[in-house]
Amino acid sequence: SRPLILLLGDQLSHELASLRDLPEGTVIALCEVAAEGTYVPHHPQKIALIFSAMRHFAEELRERGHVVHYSALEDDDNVQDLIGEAERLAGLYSCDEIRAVRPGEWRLWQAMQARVEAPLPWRLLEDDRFFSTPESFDAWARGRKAPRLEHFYRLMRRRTGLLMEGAEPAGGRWNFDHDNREPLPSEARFPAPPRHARDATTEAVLALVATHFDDHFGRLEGFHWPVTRRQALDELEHFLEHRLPAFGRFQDAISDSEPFLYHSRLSAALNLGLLSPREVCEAVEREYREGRAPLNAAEGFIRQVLGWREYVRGLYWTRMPDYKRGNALGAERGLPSFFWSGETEMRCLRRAIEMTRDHAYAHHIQRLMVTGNFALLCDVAPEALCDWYLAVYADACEWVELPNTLGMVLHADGGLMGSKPYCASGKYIDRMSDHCRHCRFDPKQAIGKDACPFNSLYWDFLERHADTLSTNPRMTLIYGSLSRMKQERRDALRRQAGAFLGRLDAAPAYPPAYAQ
Ligand code: FAD
Ligand code: DLZ
Ligand code: SF4
Repeated sequence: SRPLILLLGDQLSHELASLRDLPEGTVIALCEVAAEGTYVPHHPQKIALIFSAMRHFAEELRERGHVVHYSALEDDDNVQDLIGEAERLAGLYSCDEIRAVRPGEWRLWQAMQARVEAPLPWRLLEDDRFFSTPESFDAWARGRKAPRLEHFYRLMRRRTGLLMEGAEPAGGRWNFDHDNREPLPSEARFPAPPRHARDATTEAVLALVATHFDDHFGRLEGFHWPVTRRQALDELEHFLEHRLPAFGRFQDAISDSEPFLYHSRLSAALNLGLLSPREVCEAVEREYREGRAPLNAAEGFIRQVLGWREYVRGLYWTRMPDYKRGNALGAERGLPSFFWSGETEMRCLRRAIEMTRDHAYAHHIQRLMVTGNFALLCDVAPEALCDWYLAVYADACEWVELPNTLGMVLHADGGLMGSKPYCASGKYIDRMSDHCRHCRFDPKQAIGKDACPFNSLYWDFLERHADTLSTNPRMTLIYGSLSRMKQERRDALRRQAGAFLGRLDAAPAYPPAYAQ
């Protein structure tokens, strides 16, 4: 046979299943297409990252002696859609089948599956760059009343032997979360992230993206993402040396000025395939074993990659397409337009959105407890919020974005990602960040013109969703506080939140002009 291998922009690994055992005459195709750039308005840095990484990877394949067809965005004959372009190229090179590895999004998986029996058949292969597969996840989850990350994570630790001492977890505990909740110390100094050199390929892509996607939210100027495996390995080294030791302690902290803190910045390189999750976890484990990083840091990191990353992928592939329709709290508000402009007086939101605009990045707690928490408390519709998260982050791909947004943030999956919603008042943000001292609102007040909006929104959210949430055993304490509150105060909080939501609704809503 003479196959055409289609590699997607997040399949840039030389070990990919479709690159094994290639017959003579195989053509490998990578295609830049407008359809993938615009199905949501991706951040220009995300598009530039993917195009530049694709171009570099194509070059590496050529150097290894493969026949590669690279469809550039501006090629005249490019049909600008992945399926159509792959089939056009298969015709052009007289290929008799198209091979592809499971993509990262259901919509493409469906489109490919619909062609498995076409005259020019597609052969679909499993993506084995993960620790688990959808099948193994399904086998684990089946028969459980409620799948929980902690159980899955322990199984994965045992299976891989990562951070294990025989049958026991290193240090005698599975989870060091309690050591990982320190706010930022005021004198903290953060290592500057590496600035990877932009070669001619990256410069050309930045110019291309500036021309074609200039109406998308996000700035290109600060582009600094690793676009090759070499650069991604440098990024990993930098993390191990400068950030990992403090990663655990300050994992949940938020800074008004620093976007990256002690986070690894490795998600995009992992998701694109420039690094493998196994090598990253093994490198982190080595730092612990050789005494360069404490256990709470190594465990905190490995739990994210071996635990959460695999868990969300398992949920995605075993629960789609129904998962995407989940709306357990019946949320229907449009996305506030300031998510696209940053124009809000709420300092924490403003800074999270500005960092997102400037870097195509915000760390987990900003995504979960600032923008996410706000959307949860305001009943923003899952679809509107998911489209935003899928568009604005360099690491965003639906298999990981959707369970995090719809499940973890919005509790719209009815509790598969978390046994309770991560709702919080201004008190939490005040404790974990230095935002509030720059804000015109007061996190200690709940009522009045200077009150932090998170406070009344929080209590009003609990009131509105009492039918669904008050019977949740993990919410008993907080509903206890609510029921002890004087009725007058409850009424005042409801009025305060109602007025805020009224103003939000009066502002122009999604879809916005993406330009700033
Ligand atoms: P670090 O804090 O250094 O964490 C290390 C690694 O662990 C990350 O690189 C990532 O691979 C993994 N990880 C951490 N948390 C999670 C998680 N909750 N789920 C899966 N993997 C995790 N991550 C994505 O890769 N793509 C997304 O589209 C995405 N969307 C998100 C949307 C929301 C609403 C939320 C709350 C989280 C989302 N995350 C997503 C998870 C997490 O926020 C990012 O992986 C992380 O912020 C990336 O930065 P980092 O590499 O510096 O992470
Ligand atoms: C995100 C993205 C963008 C912007 N452009 C392309 C592209 O032109 N060609 C391509 O192969 N992949 C692109 N991607 C990544 C895909 O959207 C991603 O592979 C799918 O969403 C499945 O994970
Ligand atoms: Fe955010 Fe409220 Fe603090 Fe302002 S006072 S930064 S709105 S938590």
